[in-house]
Amino acid sequence: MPEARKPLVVITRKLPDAVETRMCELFEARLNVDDHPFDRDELAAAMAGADVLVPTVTDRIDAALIECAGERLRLIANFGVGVDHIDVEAANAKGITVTNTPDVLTEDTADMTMALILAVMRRLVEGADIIRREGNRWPGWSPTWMLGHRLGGKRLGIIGMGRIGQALARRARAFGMQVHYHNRRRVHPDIEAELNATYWESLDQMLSRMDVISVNCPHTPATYHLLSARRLKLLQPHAIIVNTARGEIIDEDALARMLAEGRLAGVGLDVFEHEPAVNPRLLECRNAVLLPHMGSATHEARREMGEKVIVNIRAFLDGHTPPDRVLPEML
Ligand code: 8YV
Repeated sequence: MPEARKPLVVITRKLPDAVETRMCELFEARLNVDDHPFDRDELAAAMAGADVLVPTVTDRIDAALIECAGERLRLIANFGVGVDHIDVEAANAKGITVTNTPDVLTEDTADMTMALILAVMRRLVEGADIIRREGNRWPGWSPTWMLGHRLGGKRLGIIGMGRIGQALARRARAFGMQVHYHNRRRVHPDIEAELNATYWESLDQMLSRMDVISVNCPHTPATYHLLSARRLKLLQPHAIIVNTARGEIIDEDALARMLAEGRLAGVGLDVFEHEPAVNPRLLECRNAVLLPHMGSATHEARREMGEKVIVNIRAFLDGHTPPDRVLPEML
């Protein structure tokens, strides 16, 4: 009997070697060996011919593109937890299932968020830059030079108390910070108790009382510019903001303006509103620590994300509901 045709799985970016090797064993895997970001035509061509598409955050899969999907395309198995770059409703309407990779990047993203809080409050990048620039010409220690702020006792307001928000809260507690949060729904009392977290129904009120704000909610139509120019003005001038979620959640122009005018003490951003473009005004701000979307960039997370993608594809092809299916009502 002839062997059944293996499903064609198109992977839009270079994935860790072990993941690609396994995908090649299991599927007719079409890899992106030079890791170039797909343009719209390449994406449309991939969607026209594939059984399964494995995109990443750099692929914008909107309703118009989903219209171009071929008859064979039944699954979009996203490599990443955020699916704001995919029109899930349009995909589902065309009979295409969408999956993502939750859990495996939670701890690493929370680590990076904590690192950004430390970097901004203790001026890590500024200090490291001085040594790199001045080298042995650095004049040495001084009691009033390069002072930052203590984390202990500061109020941290987490916007979005999901997996990553909770993992951040655990870390912040270990640093002696007070944990506050705003979320669509109040979390279970046991979790609140474990994290000693204070719930704010009103985001406006929480913003006006915090020392540090961390954005940890998904980007959806409801959270676009959640931190609008009006809301940013509610922050105290000594406050800092960190964002490891999505740039679109903050009005980046308003943020850059407030930083430049000294109405905000600092920001730590791992994501940008018009990624990969970085707002030039942010580049001019001494008190902005800017990272190139590195939140989940560990060997471990990227391997486990790949594992999740494979498990989702296998379950789906075997006729089961994939474990990480995303439905529009979840967003
Ligand atoms: C990923 C992320 O690296 O998973 C996400 O949503 O933001 C990142 O940590 C990226 O999205 C991979 O597609």
